[in-house]
Amino acid sequence: MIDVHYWPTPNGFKVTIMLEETGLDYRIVPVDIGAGDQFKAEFLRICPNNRMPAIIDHDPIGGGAPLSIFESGAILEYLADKTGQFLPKTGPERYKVLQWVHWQMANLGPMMGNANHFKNYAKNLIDDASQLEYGTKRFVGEVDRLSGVMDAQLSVNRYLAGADYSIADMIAWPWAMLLPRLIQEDVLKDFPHLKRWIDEVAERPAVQKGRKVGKELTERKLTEEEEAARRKLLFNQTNDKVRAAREAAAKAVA
Ligand SMILES: N[C@@H](CCC(=O)N[C@@H](CS)C(=O)NCC(=O)O)C(=O)O
Repeated sequence: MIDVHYWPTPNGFKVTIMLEETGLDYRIVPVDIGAGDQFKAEFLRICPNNRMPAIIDHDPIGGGAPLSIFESGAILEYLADKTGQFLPKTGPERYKVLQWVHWQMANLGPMMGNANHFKNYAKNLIDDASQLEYGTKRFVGEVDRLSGVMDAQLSVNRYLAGADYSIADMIAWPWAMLLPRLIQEDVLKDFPHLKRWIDEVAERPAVQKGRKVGKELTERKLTEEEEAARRKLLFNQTNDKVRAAREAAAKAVA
């Protein structure tokens, strides 16, 4: 059994899609990131980075004590090795997949996260319009560049890493499919190959199931006060704030 410490967001969907694709047994442990569960002592023990997703595999590769893993890229690589699916075991084909996994983790995810922040959230937080404009231009520009990188790759390959569907697709898709919603409704008109791939991956039953996991957790509309508290918690996390949360969590356990 695998515990998935999870909240329904693009980084969370990567893991549930892979678990649905491979048919492994799992159970969801909700981490309400808007309410601060990512700072609880028991979560920080498995993910010192106070970000979900993370997993605990009670029947890990090679046996032994339960194994915890954080970072969605590392989680999918582990699950691929555990099941022997969606990532070649050795050879050049393995590295073709892993380069796209690392590309997503270091580029598309963070840049889309920041573009989303400036386009959709920062207007409630910044008074200086020029700051908003600079941040939006910088990160939306990067997302445009990265969309072009995917489009070029998908113009000559059916999937991101080549001819076969792999963990690279499962890692990039949950972000790429949000391009119209987070960046601009008609953004995919300039990237026809990327659109073809988004639509094709969306048809997979495991993808449809995986992206719905935990939907009920966010169905309740938050009050204005709850929204404000959530923004305060999620944005501008400096080490001071995180250290204070960590210390409070440790005190509560002692
Ligand atoms: N690189 C990490 C990113 C994870 C991440 O950013 N998770 C967000 C939700 S999508 C989170 O837990 N945020 C909590 C916070 O900002 O305090 C991964 O892919 O696992």
